[in-house]
Amino acid sequence: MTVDFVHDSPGTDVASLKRSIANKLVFAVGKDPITAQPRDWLFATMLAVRDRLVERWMRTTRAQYSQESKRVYYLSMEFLMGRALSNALLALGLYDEVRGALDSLGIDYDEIDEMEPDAALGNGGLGRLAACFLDAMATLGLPGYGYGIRYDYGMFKQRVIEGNQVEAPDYWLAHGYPWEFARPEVQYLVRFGGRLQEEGRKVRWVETQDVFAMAHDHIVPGYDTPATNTLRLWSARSSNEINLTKFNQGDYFAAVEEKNLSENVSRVLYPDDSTYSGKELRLRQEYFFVSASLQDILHRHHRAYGQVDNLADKVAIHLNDTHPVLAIPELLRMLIDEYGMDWPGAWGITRRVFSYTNHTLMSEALETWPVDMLGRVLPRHLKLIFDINDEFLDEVRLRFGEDADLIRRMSLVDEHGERRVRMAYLAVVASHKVNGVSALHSELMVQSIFADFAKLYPERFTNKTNGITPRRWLAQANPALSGVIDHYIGKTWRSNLNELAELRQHLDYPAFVKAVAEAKFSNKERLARFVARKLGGVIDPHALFDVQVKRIHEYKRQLLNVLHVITRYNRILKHPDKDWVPRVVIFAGKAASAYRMAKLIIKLINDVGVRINNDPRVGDRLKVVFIPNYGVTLAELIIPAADLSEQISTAGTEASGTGNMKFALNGALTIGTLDGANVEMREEVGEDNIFIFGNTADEVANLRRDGYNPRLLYEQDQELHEVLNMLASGYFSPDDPERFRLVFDVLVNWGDHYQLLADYRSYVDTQDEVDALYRQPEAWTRRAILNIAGMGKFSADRTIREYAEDIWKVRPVKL
Ligand code: 4GP
Repeated sequence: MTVDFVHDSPGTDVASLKRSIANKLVFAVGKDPITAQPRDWLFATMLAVRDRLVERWMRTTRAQYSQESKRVYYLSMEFLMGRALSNALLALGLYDEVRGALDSLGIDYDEIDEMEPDAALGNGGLGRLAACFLDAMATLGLPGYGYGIRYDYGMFKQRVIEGNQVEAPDYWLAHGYPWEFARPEVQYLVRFGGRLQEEGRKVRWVETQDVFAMAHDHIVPGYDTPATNTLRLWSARSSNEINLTKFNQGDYFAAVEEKNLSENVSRVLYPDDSTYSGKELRLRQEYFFVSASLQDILHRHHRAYGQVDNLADKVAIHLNDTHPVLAIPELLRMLIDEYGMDWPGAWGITRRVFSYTNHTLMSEALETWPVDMLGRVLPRHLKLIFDINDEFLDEVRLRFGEDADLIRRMSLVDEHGERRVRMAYLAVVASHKVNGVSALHSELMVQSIFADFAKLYPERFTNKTNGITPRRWLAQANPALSGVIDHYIGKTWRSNLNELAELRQHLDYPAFVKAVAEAKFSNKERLARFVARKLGGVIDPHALFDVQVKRIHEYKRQLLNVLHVITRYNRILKHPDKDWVPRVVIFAGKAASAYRMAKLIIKLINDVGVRINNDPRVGDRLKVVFIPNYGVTLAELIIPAADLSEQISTAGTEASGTGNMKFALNGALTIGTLDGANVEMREEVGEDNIFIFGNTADEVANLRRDGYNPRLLYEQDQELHEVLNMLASGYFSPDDPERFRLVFDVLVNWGDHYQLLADYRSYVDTQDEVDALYRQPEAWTRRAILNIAGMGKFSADRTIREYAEDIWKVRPVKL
């Protein structure tokens, strides 16, 4: 039977939208317009807008089936989506209409939009990249599915109390989330624990503890296209059998307790970015979503083709970092134990299906799982991993001969001390492509962590420089600048970011330069109003807004920024009459809850702010602001207001960065090291239009190898000496003079691992160049324009096109 829903599809004019919203309020939300609260209106609006996507969504899905398209499944523990409503309105081109409809109902769009919670199901760069990729896949019409976890609690909310980070839970689902479709009919059993029963060559996994994974679908709209994709998130439901048995035994509380325990697996996002904690619950989370996703993928495939032998022709599965790497033994398990395939067949398919992205070289972030824990939680998978390892090490021997040291280095099982499975190696062995996220990172990746593997499989390693979606990060976040750009080059840059290059042709129109400067100024006013409202501080939009927003991490070197702030403070006190360029230095970012040094850095920024902001000798020449609770929505407010973007990680440590791209796209100039994608940004915007300082990745490595002596720098550089002494002596912490002693020790006495002192002088000198340029507003804005114009390459559309062509071999669906 076919049911024709197309003729009934809802209208997109103001009157139809108004009718729909009012209808949703009454019949779906169940509220009388007389008593409805802003949140009720928000939900009604979301439902009305969602209706406008559903028809496209079904059309896309039908086309994918009928064209037998190869699909790509993007497996990620994190999707940092942010708000959905404004994004959908942009995609549908209905922003003005919905605003008008709400107006005529007496509702202020901005007020209700503010109430939408961020879907903050991610920590930082990796999760936000996944969200940008979903947007790009839909916009390009690629049959791409996201799979992840529907955490009850997303990234914690950060409060700052007396300068300290205080975490609060983010119960984003408290009021319900009208954007998602719950699918109680789509549930898969996920098994843990138990033991293996070997019957001849057959292995049975028995006596497991089970939990159900239930699907929740989010519509992912493509921009300016009917193509619409799905993000499917799993939440844990306890399996009924467990409850019933206990319940029937009369132990009601034990039944409920067990239910709660088993449902814990999707309860909360781990708030660690880059460091790896190795907790069993985390392992369970990883397996939980991977198992449900693979069951879903195989089920869909089997329904469509009646077989799984052709899986690799029709399915690509991408592993976003190592978190979903258990998908590899899980696919093997399903093909062998459930579909009855033999090992060579199953392993052959597996090696053609998977691809893997590495996002970091930092050893503490490379996942390994204790063999004991894996054996207890996933005995079948551990056995399969050993089988893979045996076969793989035979391959190594065949190729390189019997080299015990090499075998030890390349084994999937690390045998030093407690035996552990190296998940990144497993990913490399089972994937047909492995990519880094910037040219520099991809190069360092094959020279360092995967050097042995690159010799064995040179063709496997590739680069895919990150990108960001211009829809959210320019069109939506920065209507002021978007309007100016539209006026000069039209609107199609939203789906073809290379068109921004045309802005260069308008560089000599004073009216254009002026309009760009005015857009920036209005965004700075917008941020200043926010700061006044939320923090009660006054910042002057005429000052240079110098911004560093990102996770707080030693390698990102927020501390180096602080050293510059204090240097500037000292200089202002020494030369109060000099012609200072007023600066507002803005920080935001969360620290992993257990990361002591990162939390101390937050406290330091706030303490330095208190001292400087209240020093009457400084006045408006320098302000320091820490904006709490950084996230996607706050980024949309802060980034468009930045003049200067701080991308100052130790060269060789930041895999790519994506904030760097967002800032430049919004007309900020970058001060940065030659790290991650900064290197390629310099190529695109021209070296005169970016402030590069500090040691290169090679120089950093050489210094580390040849012996680096930060104390010498401390002793020789007068200004630096003074700054560090102020930290050590409690100048900024009179209530607790020892508070920042640790910072001093880390930098001066304990080796300064991230080499801040080595880059200090060149950083501070470069900041002087920044001031000099800012004194010439027109020259500054011209360079800002050249940055915007050079950002074409960093569209996520370009990145995803490369993944689709070189890695996944998927093509857009025809609609
Ligand atoms: C981040 C990297 O630190 C960042 O450089 C990169 O731009 C981003 O991934 C996306 O590729 N890594 C993480 C993480 O967020 O959790 O490892």
